[in-house]
Amino acid sequence: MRTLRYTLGSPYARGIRVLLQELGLEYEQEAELTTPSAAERATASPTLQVPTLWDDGKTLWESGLIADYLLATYSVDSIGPQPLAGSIARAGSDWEDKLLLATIQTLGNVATTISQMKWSGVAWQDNDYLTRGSERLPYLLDWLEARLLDTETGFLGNVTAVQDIFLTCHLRFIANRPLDLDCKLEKFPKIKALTERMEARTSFIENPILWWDPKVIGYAEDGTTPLYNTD
Ligand SMILES: N[C@@H](CCC(=O)N[C@@H](CS)C(=O)NCC(=O)O)C(=O)O
Repeated sequence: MRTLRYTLGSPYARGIRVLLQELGLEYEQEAELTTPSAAERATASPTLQVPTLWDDGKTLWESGLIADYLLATYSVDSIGPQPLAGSIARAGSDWEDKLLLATIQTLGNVATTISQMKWSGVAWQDNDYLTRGSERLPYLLDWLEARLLDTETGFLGNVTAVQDIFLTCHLRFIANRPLDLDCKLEKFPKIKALTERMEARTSFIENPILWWDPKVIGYAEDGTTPLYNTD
């Protein structure tokens, strides 16, 4: 059975869940609410990070690699508006497209590092390394904005690419966490339009970004309202 282990708040895992749904692939969901011990995590991957995918006898981690594997292994049903792109890179612009994906994941690293440190009690404003991370954001967004042709198409053209999916997941993660990070998306109209288009897709609506903080013990029946221990 295909299985995905992930934390409910992870933007990387959200990207993979969206992709699995876009591909119409069923999977067993091993959702974690809190981070387990290192030894427990090591049963899934030596990086101690999620998402981890088990499929067809393989155990895979690193969300970009999982996305590459899924697109290389399963065929894409190219029906509907802006259908899923069939690979992470187009023939002829292989390196440019892979560079895009790697850069988008670096933006995700900024956000998740700042988030994890916040829950460990360190605000980015109080730490030089995290402050540098926050300074990366406008440069990354400027560069990414210049790689989009217009407000109608995605990074790989008139399709929904893994690059479009992950950037949206990372930016929505930033917008939905109390990280004191403002991406000022009004300055990046092509990226803003892209994220709005992505969030309107069924795959995004059915895999929403969830609020999380260390006191959350679960979610209400609507699937998104966080629950807290009232004792
Ligand atoms: N490069 C990894 C990053 C994954 C990642 O940072 N996952 C976070 C959740 S958002 C995690 O597992 N954090 C726990 C930890 O780093 O100990 C990927 O693309 O999958």
